[in-house]
Amino acid sequence: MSARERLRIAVQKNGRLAEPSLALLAQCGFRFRQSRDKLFCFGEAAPVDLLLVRDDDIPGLVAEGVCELGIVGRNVLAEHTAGGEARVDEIRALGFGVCRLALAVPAEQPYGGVADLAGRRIATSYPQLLERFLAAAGIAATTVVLNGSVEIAPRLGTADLVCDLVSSGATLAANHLREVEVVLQSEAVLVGSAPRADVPRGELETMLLRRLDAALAVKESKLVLLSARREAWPAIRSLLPGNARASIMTLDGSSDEIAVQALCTGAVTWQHLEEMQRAGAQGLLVVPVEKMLA
Ligand code: PRT
Ligand code: ZN
Repeated sequence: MSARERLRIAVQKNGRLAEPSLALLAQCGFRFRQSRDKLFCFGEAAPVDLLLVRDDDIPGLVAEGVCELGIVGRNVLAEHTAGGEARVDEIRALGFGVCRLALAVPAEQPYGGVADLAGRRIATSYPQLLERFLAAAGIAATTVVLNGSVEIAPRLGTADLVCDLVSSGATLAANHLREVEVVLQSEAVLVGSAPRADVPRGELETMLLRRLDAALAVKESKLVLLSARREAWPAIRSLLPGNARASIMTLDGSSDEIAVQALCTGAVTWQHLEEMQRAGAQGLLVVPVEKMLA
């Protein structure tokens, strides 16, 4: 296989992942000529083009080599690869489009565990994942495949319970359903063809992954600024979230007052700040990081 001169990435055309996928690629420095109504978007800043398609087509396009990479929900990727031979792999988790594929029963129905699923009819758009879950639990149940409005199946009497995507849980609640089992934790993922020892990743792909890793690291990074008395620093330091790297400056005219600048990975919550304040930190400031080159 000779690598194409330009890299092609399959992205959802319309829907939940469309905007955040483009935003992430923009953060990596990739810009595309506007043609949102078309299938193809030409990359202007680098030889990286987009194919705008339905999310369900993305794993197949990558598996067939039409695109080198794609951005799709792990749920769609897993449904594609479950059962079949895997010619497409998850390369990176991207942190948006977070949801879970879950089983939910009518709210008033008692549920004592997976054994209660035996012999029931379960409505889903994810038959492969559901069947894999049931097989692993040793349960025989009937899968009712629906392509939309899965959550109303119990009320219509076409199924006893559902296996559907959940994020806030509002849709389940509105349909008087209660979540009882998680089948798959999902988020948007970067997918690519399964690595082959004889085909190294192209230079463009390597560059994209490097920029993507930097963009993902920045997303989770915050700069924390504070001042404190020097003797309070060990206690404050132990409260900084993630692998914090700190620089310490002595304040002008004072030998026991320090100013600290710490780069933290992971979320910096109000609780973190309150604990640091109790340990003696003052003037706490949390600043987002825009770009970072290690
Ligand atoms: O047209 P195309 O086929 O490309 O799009 P689509 O309609 O198949 O997909 P789309 O845009 O709805 O979702 C794309 C991806 O977003 C999914 O494959 C998931 O990976 C991810 N995602 C994240 C979600 C949700 N959150 C989500 N909440 N996809 C769907 N939902 C639906 C869910 O099916 C249910 O109807 O939202 C409802 C539940 O939401 P809550 O917040 O009420 O729990
Ligand atoms: Zn779809």
